Amino acid sequence: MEVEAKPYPFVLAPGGTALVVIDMQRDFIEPGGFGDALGNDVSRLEAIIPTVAGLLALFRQKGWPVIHTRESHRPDLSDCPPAKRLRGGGTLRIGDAGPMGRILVRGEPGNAIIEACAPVAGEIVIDKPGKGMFWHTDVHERLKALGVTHLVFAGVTTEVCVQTSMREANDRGFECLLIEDATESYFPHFKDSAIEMITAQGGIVGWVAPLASLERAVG
Ligand code: C5J
Repeated sequence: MEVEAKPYPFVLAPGGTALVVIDMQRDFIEPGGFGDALGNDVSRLEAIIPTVAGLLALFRQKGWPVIHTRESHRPDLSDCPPAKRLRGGGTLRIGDAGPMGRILVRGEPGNAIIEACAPVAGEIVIDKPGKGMFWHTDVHERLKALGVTHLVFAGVTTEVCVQTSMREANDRGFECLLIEDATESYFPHFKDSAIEMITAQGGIVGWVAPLASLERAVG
């Protein structure tokens, strides 16, 4: 199965491909959440919901594995280094009470995945305290146990949690494809730059393609 992609076609392994949906959480995407409180235009992120939902539908129809991540911390913040908690100097910090509960804390309303992309039975949900999906998680072992060799990425934000996860997945030997209309940034030029960085030098981090190309390839 060949997906038309940048910088050249991505060869997908039907029995070994999983979808990774990064941090489609209320706090990053919904008005009144953390991202909104920080002054970001969340409508940019909201706009990709139908594409992410379409990608989820494709993997569910194929019966291929789906992994969802949430950027989240324990309620006692023992997994949140002070360097992360204190960063930014904004009025709201990780663990503070925000518009949708405590910011980036597990179990709080804002920490949940938005309804349109919510996990269904049998899908893996990874709570990750870092930007990347491997730091302090067991996702690598779980992917290996499933026989996964190829990862398709979606979610937010492109240049932060998506790119960090994809770079490390590439280092760990996974073949990685980012679906460009199923990922977004609060800053359009950061998304464009991330895509350029991923695909430069012959795909130094991986491949990028629109959902339509993946749909055409897998039928
Ligand atoms: C950020 C994320 N941007 N999920 N988190 O802090 O990209």
